[in-house]
Amino acid sequence: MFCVQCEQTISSPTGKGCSYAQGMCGKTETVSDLQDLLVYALQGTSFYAEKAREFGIIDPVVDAFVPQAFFATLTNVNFEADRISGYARKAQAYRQQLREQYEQACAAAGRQPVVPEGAAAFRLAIDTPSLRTQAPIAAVNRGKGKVSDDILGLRLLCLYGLKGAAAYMEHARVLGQTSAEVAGEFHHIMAWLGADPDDMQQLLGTSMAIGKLNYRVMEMLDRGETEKFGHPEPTQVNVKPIAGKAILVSGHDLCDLKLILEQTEGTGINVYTNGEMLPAHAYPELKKFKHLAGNYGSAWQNQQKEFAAFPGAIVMTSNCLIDPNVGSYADRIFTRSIVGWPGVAHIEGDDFSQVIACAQSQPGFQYDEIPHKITVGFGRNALMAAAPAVIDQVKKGNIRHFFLVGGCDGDKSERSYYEAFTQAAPKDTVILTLACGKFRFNKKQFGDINGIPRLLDIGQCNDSYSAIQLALALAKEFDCGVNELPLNLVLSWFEQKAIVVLLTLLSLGVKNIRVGPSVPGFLTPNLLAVLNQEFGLMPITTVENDLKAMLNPK
Ligand code: SF4
Ligand code: SF3
Repeated sequence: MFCVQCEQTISSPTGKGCSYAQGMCGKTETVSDLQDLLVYALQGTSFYAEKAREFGIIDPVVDAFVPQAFFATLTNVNFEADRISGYARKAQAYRQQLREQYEQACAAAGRQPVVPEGAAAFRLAIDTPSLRTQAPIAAVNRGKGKVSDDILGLRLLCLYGLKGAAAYMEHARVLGQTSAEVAGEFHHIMAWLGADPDDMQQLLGTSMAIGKLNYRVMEMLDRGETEKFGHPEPTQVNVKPIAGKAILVSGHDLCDLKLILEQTEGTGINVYTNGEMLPAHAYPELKKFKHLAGNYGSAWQNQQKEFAAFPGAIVMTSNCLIDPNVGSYADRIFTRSIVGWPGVAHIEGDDFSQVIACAQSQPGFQYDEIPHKITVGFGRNALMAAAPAVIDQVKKGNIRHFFLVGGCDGDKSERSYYEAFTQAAPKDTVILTLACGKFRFNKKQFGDINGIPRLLDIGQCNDSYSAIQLALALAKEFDCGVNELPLNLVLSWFEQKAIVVLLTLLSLGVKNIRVGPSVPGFLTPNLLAVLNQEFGLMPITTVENDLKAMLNPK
């Protein structure tokens, strides 16, 4: 196995990356190898999806399947060998189907079809042991020693970035937003990466193309969420439990939360959000449910303690899932969609009665805890509505600077930087936040600046589009570029969604972004130097140094 896609990757004697029997996330060697084969198989499917497009043959089922199955290989999503190999076989079947359609169209047009190579010609072995022997062909670091580490690093930047975009495509699809054009561009890049490109400039260019593609996907995602559930509005959320039976919903999928709310109405069960589901409380079509009782727990790395103490049923709608056997709640956690853990019940379809029965069988919370409320819901519309007042305060000199402190959370102690940063930020500064990294500080008191809250929670990582829109609106108002605004981005990364959001920001020309708690393991010192030179991208240092540099730019 070799995997280096997330921030908690292990350093090994063979280089940075998880390469022993099990990854730091709990992914076994078998699952990791099968995931590589799945990605390779998907690259073959994309090859023929692109070829078929030359004849106007577009299969929406394949366009949906490829990003969805790619999402299954994202960190903390699917740990089930059988499901991963099942996706790979399906990918191969779709590839064959598209190949036949393409070759028939070629014959009809009197054209010679291409002779497939590499991923497009690869055939999966019959059983898991034989599949494991094929893994080196599909390994994400294939070519090590033959091409430079810089090229390998750029291939991984593109592959992992595209994986993040695939995850957002799947989130958008679930909300009813698809685009044949976006899917076409996705297949093109996916197939191109399957052919092991080795031109540095082309790879750098493609990483920017992935960022731009993802910007369109984030726009679709924003449209899907707001058309389905309304625009988020600033809303107070209780982060303490109340007495009664309970279901906890985690991950990013708001549609699943809606189904659960509908099916639990009138049952007496209270529904709580966890992790990236917190922003759900701000959507009109979700907050109208009285039994959407509050938010419980914090970010994913605390699951084994927090889920173990939750006296009800738990549903994981997307990432991040970690080993539920450690906290002994494997019998009352359920997975959805592409998520999976061996032995954990998986809900297909829209019927959550199993989850409801499980919640009824659990004790529930015995008493109401003293409420503690936090405010969420500063999505695109709410931010735009607040913009005139914010601009006024900037012009009056009451707001000196903005910080976007957002991104993923994780286990490393170095992540205490983000909490310390928000605490040290001067009182005349405003902090925008999004994604699960905010749980390090979102229950603290930040106060306000003449009525404008100093902490504005934009939402999930899926809502990065709102943050970009605010920056663009401020730049327009102040008649300057985004990089001239009194705004700095201090990001925390963990998985591949964060990689693609970073690529999107870079592709939009946003400069001087700070990233932590460490830099991605697949980026070589040379690549880091290039990214620093071209975009001013830099690692976080100390809170004191970084704040000083941001507030007193040269
Ligand atoms: Fe290691 Fe992260 Fe890959 Fe898991 S996802 S195997 S922790 S690099
Ligand atoms: Fe968190 Fe997994 Fe990335 Fe959506 S839930 S931000 S880490």
